[in-house]
Amino acid sequence: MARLVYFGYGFMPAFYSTGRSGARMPYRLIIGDKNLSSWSLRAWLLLRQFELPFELVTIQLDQPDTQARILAHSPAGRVPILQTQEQTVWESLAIMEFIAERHPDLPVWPRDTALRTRARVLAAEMHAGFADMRRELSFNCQPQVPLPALSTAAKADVARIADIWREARQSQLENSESPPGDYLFGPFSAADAMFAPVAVRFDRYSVPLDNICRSYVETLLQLPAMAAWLADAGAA
Ligand SMILES: N[C@@H](CCC(=O)N[C@@H](CS)C(=O)NCC(=O)O)C(=O)O
Repeated sequence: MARLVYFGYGFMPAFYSTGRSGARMPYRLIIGDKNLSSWSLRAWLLLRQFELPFELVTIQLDQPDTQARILAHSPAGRVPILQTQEQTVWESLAIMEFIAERHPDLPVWPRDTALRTRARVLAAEMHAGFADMRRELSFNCQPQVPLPALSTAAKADVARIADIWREARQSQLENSESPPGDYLFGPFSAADAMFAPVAVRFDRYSVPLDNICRSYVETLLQLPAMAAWLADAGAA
């Protein structure tokens, strides 16, 4: 029987449940429903892309008990939340840094120092910004959502994101020393996980994009993990 240990924000089993292989799961990821929670997608996709096994706990959003259920795990009252036996980590960007520190063998961030700094800048810009675009193009995995008339501020957010993607992809394509790959910095990194929900939005709302940005959106949406997320959201 699992031993219960206090971790600061509630009791949890000292050892998480076993996965299909019978191996202990090192991580528990608590997320919101897949059709609604764009921040959850970021952390979930990172773990999936780097093949880190985790136990998934889903808390349905917009329910009378949603806040109480989230607060049982994190004082911030937001998902995603990552738990290990020792620690609880909330805030999607902090989760990514935590994973990068615990798995230095994995290229969570680009290996090259300059690219790594750039990737962190863009991930932070995503984490902190684009509130107008996020509000007006609310996260929705269902295909073919009508594109609403956007405010000037939301249009500026869309344009800035397109600039980010275009510049990163162009510099990737033009620099023969860049690591190969179709993502912002070559191979998939935490920066791509941060922008993946925007790719879903731009695709679902049919936001007009140039070829480079469209191709980046398709690259992200074609990931098997993304297809799995969208299928679970009832939007395959
Ligand atoms: N800055 C946070 C944002 C997390 C966030 O806003 N999550 C939403 C779901 S996407 C949430 O937990 N909402 C709580 C609720 O709906 O009660 C992060 O990066 O993790």
